[in-house]
Amino acid sequence: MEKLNKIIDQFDIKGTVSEVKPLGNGLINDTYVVRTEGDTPDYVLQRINHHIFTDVEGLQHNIEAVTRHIRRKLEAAGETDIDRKVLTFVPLKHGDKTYYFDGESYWRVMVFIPRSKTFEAVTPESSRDAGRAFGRFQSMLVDIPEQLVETIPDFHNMELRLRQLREAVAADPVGRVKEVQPLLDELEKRADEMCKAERLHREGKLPKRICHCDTKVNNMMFDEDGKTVLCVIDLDTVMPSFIFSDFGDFMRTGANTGAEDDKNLDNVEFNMDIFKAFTEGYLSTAKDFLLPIEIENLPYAAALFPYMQTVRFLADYINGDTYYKIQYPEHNLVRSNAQFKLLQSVEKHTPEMKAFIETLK
Ligand code: GN1
Ligand code: MG
Repeated sequence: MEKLNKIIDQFDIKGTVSEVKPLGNGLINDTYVVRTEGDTPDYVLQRINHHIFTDVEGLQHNIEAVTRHIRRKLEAAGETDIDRKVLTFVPLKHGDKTYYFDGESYWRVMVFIPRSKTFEAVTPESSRDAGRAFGRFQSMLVDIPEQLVETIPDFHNMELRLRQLREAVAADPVGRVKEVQPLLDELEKRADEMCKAERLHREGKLPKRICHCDTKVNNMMFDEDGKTVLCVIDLDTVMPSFIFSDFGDFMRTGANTGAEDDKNLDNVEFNMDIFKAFTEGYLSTAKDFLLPIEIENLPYAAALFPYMQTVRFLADYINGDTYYKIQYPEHNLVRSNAQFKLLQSVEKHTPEMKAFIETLK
């Protein structure tokens, strides 16, 4: 606590800190809420995982550019309550940087959005609004003037993720390959089809756009009513990608009737009501800039992300759990199986998804 207080003290915050405690369920960074006395704002303190985000300066450059651009767009649109609709990063007391290096770790502070909450699950109603929010997020960023860096190069490149899995299998550093061979075979069967986006991009048919790239349900702040999305958070991975990233990762988390790491695979199914509501919301704000090939491939995106996440969790399991935070030794295997079950359910629903998208065109 002493240490955290010293770090917070580097930032130009208002008020007197009364409490600091852990916040949220992120798998990468460490997050704390910082409460202050009286009516000064509360804050969020985060330790940036710089083993994963190695270019912290580039990362904060992206985030500052994105939040500045969105703020201007909201102002131009005559919106009110803008401080609850876009994140505000707090500069250091000395200098104008928005991050602090304590000799070991990188830290940043943002204003806690008052009267807001996050959820681990959505309803059809709230996912319609989430769809609108992510469509709008992408559409506001189509004309961002700054060049954004890829904070994790090739983050959602399926070909690279498969290569990493195959390298893990070849090395088999902790002897886990044998037990997961059946799942590996299932993944290999689908490998070609799942790399379709990379091929379309090489053929010049599919563009990259600025995307959020981590549209998990819990990366959105909802208003107190639990229905309206105020603000999209966790901007570390905002970078050029296929729009499939944002559509697909929301589906992966929002339309899963179970948990990402459900041990009971019977809980895990793809929820078509959430799919329909989110897709309607998303297309209502994104249709104007999307190409037909992007819209047509939304069902592919819904499959791609549980597939990619199975590949990533399984690679981490095989590598001996070096990337994702785990709570117990087989956690990454449990996650892999749950994501694969979700993929199978998505596959069953693909014709229905395609038919639904036709009705929205
Ligand atoms: C990570 O940081 P968090 O928990 O929101 C990961 C995502 C994965 C997700 C799986 C930088 O997101 O890509 O989809 O876990 N972020 C990074 O839950 O790897
Ligand atoms: Mg998060």
